[in-house]
Amino acid sequence: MSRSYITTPIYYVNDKPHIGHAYTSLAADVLARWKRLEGHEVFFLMGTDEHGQKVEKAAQDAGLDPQAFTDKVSQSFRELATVMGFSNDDFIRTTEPRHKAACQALWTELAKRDEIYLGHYEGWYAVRDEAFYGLDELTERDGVKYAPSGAPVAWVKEPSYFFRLGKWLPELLRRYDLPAGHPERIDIAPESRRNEVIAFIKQGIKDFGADSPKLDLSISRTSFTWGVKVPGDEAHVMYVWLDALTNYITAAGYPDANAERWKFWPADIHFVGKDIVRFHTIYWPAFLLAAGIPAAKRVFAHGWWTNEGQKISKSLGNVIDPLALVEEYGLDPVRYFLLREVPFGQDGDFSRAALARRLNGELADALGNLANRTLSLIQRNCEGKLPAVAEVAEADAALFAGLNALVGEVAGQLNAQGFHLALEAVMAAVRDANGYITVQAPWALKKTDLVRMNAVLRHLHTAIRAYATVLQPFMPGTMAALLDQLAVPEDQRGFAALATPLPEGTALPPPAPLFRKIEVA
Ligand code: ME8
Repeated sequence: MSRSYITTPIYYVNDKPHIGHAYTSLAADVLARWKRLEGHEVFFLMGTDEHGQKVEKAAQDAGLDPQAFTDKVSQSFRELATVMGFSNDDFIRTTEPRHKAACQALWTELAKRDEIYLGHYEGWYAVRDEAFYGLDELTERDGVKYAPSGAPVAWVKEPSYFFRLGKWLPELLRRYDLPAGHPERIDIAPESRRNEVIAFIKQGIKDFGADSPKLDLSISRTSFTWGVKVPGDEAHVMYVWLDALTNYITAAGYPDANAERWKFWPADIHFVGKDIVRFHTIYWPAFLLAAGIPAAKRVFAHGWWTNEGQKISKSLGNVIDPLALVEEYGLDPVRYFLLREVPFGQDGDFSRAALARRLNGELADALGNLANRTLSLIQRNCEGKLPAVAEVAEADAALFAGLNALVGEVAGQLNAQGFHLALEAVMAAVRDANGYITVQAPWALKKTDLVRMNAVLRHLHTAIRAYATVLQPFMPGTMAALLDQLAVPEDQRGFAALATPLPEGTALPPPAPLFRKIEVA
């Protein structure tokens, strides 16, 4: 059986969940659900990143000890997962014993292989990013230096362990360039991000020479204690990104090669935001390769949302709360909008007008009405019983042309994380079906040609069943309701089942509206 291991970033528990958290996890959830419908054995992981100075500071500000603080905030991320309908198979917290054990085992392995050495670190550190920066990357305002991300930096000087990152960079470049499908290839998407990563590494090698200790990475800190202790030197805690990235193998059972879940490693895809690409495509595979562990196969970086044209920030007070959105518009419309509106991988704008346009135009008018008109006609004109499978006449050809290819087309798009294109493909089919129902006018056939009326309604039922089936990963609740209305049994909602028509005479329950329209201000 094919397997898929799909991950989201683990989220910092310094604050409550926002739209960015919901978005990355939603994309991962849709892919996980799709793969399950394809019959894959899926392991879908989410979790929280609970160590580091940033979280320690947030706990202090909240007047709580870090463990109590992380217990509380981590819970709000679990709630987000429930409210958003995420189908994750595990939820990892980096404060769990299994994770500390995995981090220490990875460290020990790296040390054993002479990939780590003790030195001294001096440099500019941004707590908000939990990252070091070079002086040439910084800007200065009012005597304060800032990282390119806008986070303030401070000079840090302390003893530190280093990871020999430099020596792995040429190997990473080689792997990014291997042909698609090569088992050692590290795939970075979209292409623009891949180019960025490659340029960044090449610049580093050009500036310092491959193998230079200047390219090595500081991976421990002594200035705070909220982290995983370095084995054998407890004055140090591990750099939070080494700790955090390791979650992906912890959950697969590392270091136990006999763990039931180890079969899932290497991960098929890490979903990340564009701001954390470097950590996932450079540091992470380098740590793994240095420890003799295969690297994840693919990293996909999505873009960032703005809110009504404005950058989202706490100081502007325009943070989008996903729970409030779901409360206001309902879960599935929000899930649909987030993946439909913006090409996955690009930045995009969240606006109420755009949301209303998509929901009213595509869900309520196009899909909702198509289903409602068809099912109401079957209810009224066919005594609520499914007409027999009918021959595909010339007039029906266009309806079926798109239909037969739909699953393959959506699968192709989703395998490339083209969520918006997948939805566009389904919506194009739905538009065709609306054209078909208008032209065939089955309501008028009742008086003129009952045989043809039955055929048209049966064809429409077949088409709507296919749309509902492929849309399940995007809108699980609403599509389950639609499949109920179509009388598709629960065990026949996978893609393979589309080949088996429902029997003639199947009783359909009375239809009910699936989507409600939103008032546009
Ligand atoms: O980075 N639009 O945690 P985090 C879209 N703990 N996505 C956004 C966004 C926006 N406006 N703002 C943030 C971390 N994000 C680390 C990850 S993984 C081993 C460790 C995304 O809580 C952002 O791109 O800061 C990132 O993927 C996530 O939300 C924020 O994660």
